[in-house]
Amino acid sequence: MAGALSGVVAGSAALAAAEPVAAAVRPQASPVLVVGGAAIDRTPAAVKDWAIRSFGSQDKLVLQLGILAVLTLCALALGTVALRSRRTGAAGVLLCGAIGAVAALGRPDAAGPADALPSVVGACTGAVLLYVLTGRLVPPGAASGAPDGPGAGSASGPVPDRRGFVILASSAVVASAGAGALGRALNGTRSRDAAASRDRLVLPAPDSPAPAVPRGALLRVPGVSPFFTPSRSFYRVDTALTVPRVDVAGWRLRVHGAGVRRPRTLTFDDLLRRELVERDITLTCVSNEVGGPYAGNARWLGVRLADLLADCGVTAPSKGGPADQLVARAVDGMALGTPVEDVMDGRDALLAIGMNGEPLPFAHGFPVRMIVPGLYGFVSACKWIEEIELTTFDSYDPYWAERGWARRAPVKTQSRIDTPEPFARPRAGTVMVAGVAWAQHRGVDTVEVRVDDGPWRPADLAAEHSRDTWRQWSFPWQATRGGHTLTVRATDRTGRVQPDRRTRTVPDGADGRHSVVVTVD
Ligand SMILES: Nc1nc2c(c(=O)[nH]1)N[C@H]1C(S)=C(S)[C@@H](COP(=O)(O)O)O[C@H]1N2
Ligand SMILES: [Mo]
Repeated sequence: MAGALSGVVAGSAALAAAEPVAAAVRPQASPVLVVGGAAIDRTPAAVKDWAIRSFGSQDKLVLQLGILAVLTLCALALGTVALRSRRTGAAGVLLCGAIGAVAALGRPDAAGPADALPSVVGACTGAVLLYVLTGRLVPPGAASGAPDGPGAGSASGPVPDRRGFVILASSAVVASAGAGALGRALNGTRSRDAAASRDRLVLPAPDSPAPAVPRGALLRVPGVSPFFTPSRSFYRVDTALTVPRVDVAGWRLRVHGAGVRRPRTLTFDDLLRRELVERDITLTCVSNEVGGPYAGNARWLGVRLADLLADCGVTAPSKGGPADQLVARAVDGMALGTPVEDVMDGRDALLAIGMNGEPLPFAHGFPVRMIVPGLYGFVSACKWIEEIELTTFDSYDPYWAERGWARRAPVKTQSRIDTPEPFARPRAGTVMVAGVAWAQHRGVDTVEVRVDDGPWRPADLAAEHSRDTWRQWSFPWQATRGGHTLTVRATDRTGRVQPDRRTRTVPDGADGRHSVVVTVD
């Protein structure tokens, strides 16, 4: 019991001691974050998919709690071991620290050897503390199992120093709390600077405002997804355990690579001096299940990526340029690959600085992210971007391609029933069935609804704002009593009907039709 307690006290002290060191070196080098990051990167696509499905945006919280649970078990075990052999216990703590250090050095955003420091300092603190603490419980000689051996205590046997243990353990707890608080205070200053830089930012009016939304594009059916998704309810999918908080004053974007005749490094002010365009674009995630929530429509403000690339001397591959893949890298080490041809084919591919009339929220990529209409987020929408490298698909696999996802991934045509909800119990009579349908950059042409095994009947489609945005649809259903299955399908402008057969989200997005089962009373 006392051994386990020593383990937990030493383990907490180790984590706490690492915090101020991490805050000084690099907040992302904190042991739990580097181990968590390494775990995320090694998670197979299918498991990652399951985690997103089961825990949604809580997936990272679940992972951190999981890591803490494993650490607690290790601490309990090492404490118990230390009662029998203090050296082995302490060595175990150092081994955990070594794992943290290796994970820290292997992070794609690791800045250098200093990234190992938080884990090393934490582990040394924990190891020494465990050794000294268990020394109070087991006086010298007792642990050897040979009471008659050298260093044995008095005739009555060695006496544990309980008072000394309690004093030491409680001081360690207080010191850990202090170290943790110091770490948090140091981190707080950085993120406050970043928040202040965002608060100070006033976005200029666009040189090219978003085209007016046609009157008929907005449905007023209760329960349907709003045409514009408010930023606070906009889905969030990324691998970042803590949201990067970048100070815009220090932000830079480096553009370089194959065929970049004029490499450049841009500041945020450089972007503001360019033509600012505002566009409404629907973003979807490849991990979205049929009927799932990972789609949102926002008004983005930014600069045209194609123009910027052209200024850097880049030529599209169809015009002879040597690079067919644009690799966007973020401050958190993420690397996403986008076809250069798509970025330069005239669509509104943006380096976005604004979302729904505000600077980007931190969670959505402040200060700058990419948005490319028609492509899933994982091959285009790099948040917290800081580098663009032009290369080829043959010579480089970005993050998700390394993990079994597709290299090129245009958004698949999808439609979703928002209302009624699954297992709803509407009254017989007219029931408004409604939802959204998307096929970015191709456009949605028709949406049809089927009740049970009946015929496909056309839904009322809201007016099209642009082919890069989703369309709301509704269908007044004359509902009769009993259980019914409602199914929806969309047809895009290429004439392709959303297929019936369901596929998994891995590797390039789910196919299949959404249906909802309801009971009419
Ligand atoms: N830096 C970084 N950018 C990223 C990701 C990420 O993990 N890290 N995830 C991508 C994925 S998979 C998607 S779907 C979109 C989601 O953008 P959102 O969180 O703003 O909705 O961001 C993309 N950009
Ligand atoms: Mo995604």
